[in-house]
Amino acid sequence: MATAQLSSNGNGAAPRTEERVGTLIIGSGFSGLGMGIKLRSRGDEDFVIVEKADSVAGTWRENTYPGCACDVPSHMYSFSFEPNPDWSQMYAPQHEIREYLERVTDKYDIRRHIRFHTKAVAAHWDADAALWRCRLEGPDGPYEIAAQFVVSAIGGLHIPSKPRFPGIEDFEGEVFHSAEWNHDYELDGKRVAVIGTGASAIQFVPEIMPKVARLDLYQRTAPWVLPKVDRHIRPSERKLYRRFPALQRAYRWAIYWLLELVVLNAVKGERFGRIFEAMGRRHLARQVSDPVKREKLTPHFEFGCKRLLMSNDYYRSLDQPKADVITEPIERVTPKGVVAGGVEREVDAIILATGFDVEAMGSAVEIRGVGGRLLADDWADGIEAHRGTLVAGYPNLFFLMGPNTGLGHNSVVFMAEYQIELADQAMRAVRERGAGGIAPKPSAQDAYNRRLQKHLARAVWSRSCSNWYVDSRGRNITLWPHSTWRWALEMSRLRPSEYELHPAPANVPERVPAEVA
Ligand code: N01
Repeated sequence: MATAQLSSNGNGAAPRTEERVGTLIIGSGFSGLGMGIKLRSRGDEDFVIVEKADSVAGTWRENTYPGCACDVPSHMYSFSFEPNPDWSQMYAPQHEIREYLERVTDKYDIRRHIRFHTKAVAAHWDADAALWRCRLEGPDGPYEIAAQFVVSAIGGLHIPSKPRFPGIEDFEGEVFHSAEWNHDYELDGKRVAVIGTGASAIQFVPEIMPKVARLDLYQRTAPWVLPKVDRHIRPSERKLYRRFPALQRAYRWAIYWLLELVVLNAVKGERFGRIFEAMGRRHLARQVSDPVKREKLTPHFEFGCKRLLMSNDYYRSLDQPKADVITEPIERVTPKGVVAGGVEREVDAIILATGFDVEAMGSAVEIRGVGGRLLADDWADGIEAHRGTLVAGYPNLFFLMGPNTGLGHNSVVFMAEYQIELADQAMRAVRERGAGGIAPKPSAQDAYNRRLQKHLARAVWSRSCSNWYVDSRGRNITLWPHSTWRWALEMSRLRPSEYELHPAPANVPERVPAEVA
């Protein structure tokens, strides 16, 4: 593979002629950085990371809403190989996670591989050359790059979902999405409508409540909200972790097993779930004195069906007289406010806390595989991959945090690390065997997804509520339904019988995929 003509500063202008790199990584969040670190760890410097924004950290750069914090304990929500003894909270705030990723980027010398302000637009598989021909848009305009491997590390939650409420374009006040928080807009003394009651809303509602004159919360489904067992990590404790790293590792493992043994069972097991439902009801009763509001905020679906939410002040903040919970469906937006249940409530601002478009994973970049087939077409009936990572008919393409790799109970960083391991093994298999490409056999991908969907169809996420895990066709495209140690066991070794090798350019006339082993 020709060495890439990499610019040595992360932002340098890219050459106009088509360059070649070993690996093109799209995105510099947890998974993109993790992939780069993996490649460097085995001496591979032949990769470029493209990042559409001006800094790393992905979702932890984009989401800056007040109160934004991790809802998985930070000692677990970090790279296994790079513990951070300095987390200030059990659930670190957004800025600390972002700073952590910035530090990791420098420590592992990844920055010189990153091209900021550069967006991947298209990637087409050229079977004759066994290369991905990629179209990028950089600060100086569009250009092309050829890569043996492409790693899509764009994450599942990066395209805000903005429901088109009738009339919203004529609203005269301010409208923004929680993931695009307008920090220039002063909320003091304003009447604000918040639409949505998911993980983001429950974090920022208590933060903005003291400022606003009135807050109308438009709730479609009341979520289960549990107390958050958060704590400040004292400097003395952090010092201990710095001095005795084994102690921090042990703490991480303790959190890991607590999440696997308790939270996974609570999410998936009915009996365990009931206990958590009782805890949620008690939490609500303690914090909300108004019986009408309490009734509106009472969930009516099985615990675990939606993402587990934790907050110590969400309910309490809604108990204030200036907060209203509106459960009638939104009919339309007028220039002055929001109409629901036939009542118009005038507001100065509307904040959409309406989540993300998870199905955009296949269409964010135009990807064409073997024979020019379009991934967005192949995924029109539902996105799926083999082991969440590779897709039949798209050799040498890897999705990190891809379909069915999300979790309702533990850290997705853990999941991504095993995907990175699998991708790395697949890349090495191609190189070591002198092949052109590797992709799952269609039969292996089908069998894997059939097994997964059979299990998911019976699981809590399909049973008792609608959620963003399940697509419009009723397939759960986001979650891994089992324990993460099962994921680790299944992912730690590339199983040759599940994959086929595509010929190297010299063997092109044969054009018959071969077994990996
Ligand atoms: O989005 P959501 P989010 N009309 O999809 C409602 C991750 N995260 O941004 O429940 C009216 O959870 C929708 O209603 P319903 C985490 O994985 C992680 O809060 O579908 N309402 C729901 O209440 C999380 O799950 C952290 O009936 C509409 C809300 O909008 C994911 O991000 C922190 C509507 C959307 O909730 C997304 O969370 C924060 C409509 N047309 C977030 N459309 C961590 O700490 C949607 N809604 C790791």
